[in-house]
Amino acid sequence: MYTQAMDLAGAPTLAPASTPEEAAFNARIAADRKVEPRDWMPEAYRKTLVRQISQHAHSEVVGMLPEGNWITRAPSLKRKAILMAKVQDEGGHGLYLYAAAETLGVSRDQMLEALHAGRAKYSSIFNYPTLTWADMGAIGWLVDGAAIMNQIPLCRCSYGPYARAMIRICKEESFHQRQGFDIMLALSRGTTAQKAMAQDALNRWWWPVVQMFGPPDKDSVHSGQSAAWGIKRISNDDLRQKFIDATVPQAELLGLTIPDPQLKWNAERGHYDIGPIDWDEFWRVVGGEGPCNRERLATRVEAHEAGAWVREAALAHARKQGARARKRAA
Ligand code: FAQ
Repeated sequence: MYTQAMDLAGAPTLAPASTPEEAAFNARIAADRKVEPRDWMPEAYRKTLVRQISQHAHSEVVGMLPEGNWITRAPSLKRKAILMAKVQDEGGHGLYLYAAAETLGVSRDQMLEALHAGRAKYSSIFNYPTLTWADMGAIGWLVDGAAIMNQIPLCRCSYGPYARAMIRICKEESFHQRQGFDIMLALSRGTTAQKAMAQDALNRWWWPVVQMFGPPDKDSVHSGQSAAWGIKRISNDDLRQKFIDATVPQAELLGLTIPDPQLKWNAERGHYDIGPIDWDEFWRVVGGEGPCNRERLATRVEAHEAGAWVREAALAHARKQGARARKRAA
């Protein structure tokens, strides 16, 4: 369901080149060949990728926090082991993505400094609280479901290191989505109280997840240029629609109700119609005024500071190994 046709119909074309390097770059994009770190690229292309990849990496590492809170409270050993593995995967995704961004000439320290100073963005979705165990199900089912929908097309992004990182990430996200659905299935087939807990989680997560795909196309400042560069293959609104169309039957299978009285199949369009999205809320959360923005950033900064000794020890170990290797080679 997440591997649908991946190209954006009628993607905008690039402006004519003014130098031979730019002409070679444009030809590479037109031929759908990957751009690699040592290839010439326009400065704006590099900046756009640094912005998007670093925001994506920050989303993964901040995204570890709402679930990390539940590792000690998972209802069984099996669920605890699965949740720990999932949160570790997210840390790994952050690492692949920071490494991909570093190939564009920005250091991980610079990216983290921007995050910790509140200058860099991360996904709006991680500024909502996780109140019950059912939220672990809703995050896996819906947040990872939305993440895969958005990320499958990025496996074909024009920048090689980002595209390759996304292939592995999508495989892992697919496991994350299934484990979330499995939690929701167990709860919705459980006691009346468990089913109510699953419904409550769906009620709270649905609209923030729908917003996760970004502003409507008409307000998406970066989409046109990113599509022309082969970074974005499907628009924010089209991905949102694909996610909704795929998720409604899953909610039906769970016996849960999507909290949108205007949700209705439109036979003419071949898609579900939905009620209005609260874009004011989205921009408030993106602007730092969501329910947990301050708490998430403070926890992230604290974790970074508390982990300083690990980074120092790893560097000291690498220096020692390097010295030994040089001595052996001498
Ligand atoms: N939250 O012009 P556009 C995950 C900003 S990973 C915050 O449409 P663009 C895994 C946008 O940055 C989730 N800000 O921008 C996981 C821009 O601001 P800027 C993250 C948002 O880049 C699961 C402005 O609005 N995924 O969940 C958001 O063309 C479970 C205008 O927007 C990615 O990052 C938002 N939701 O399209 C982990 C995927 N949406 O930068 C743990 C890669 C938009 O000018 C647990 N990124 N903005 O200051 C993308 O595909 C794109 O960057 C979009 C936005 C689609 C997010």
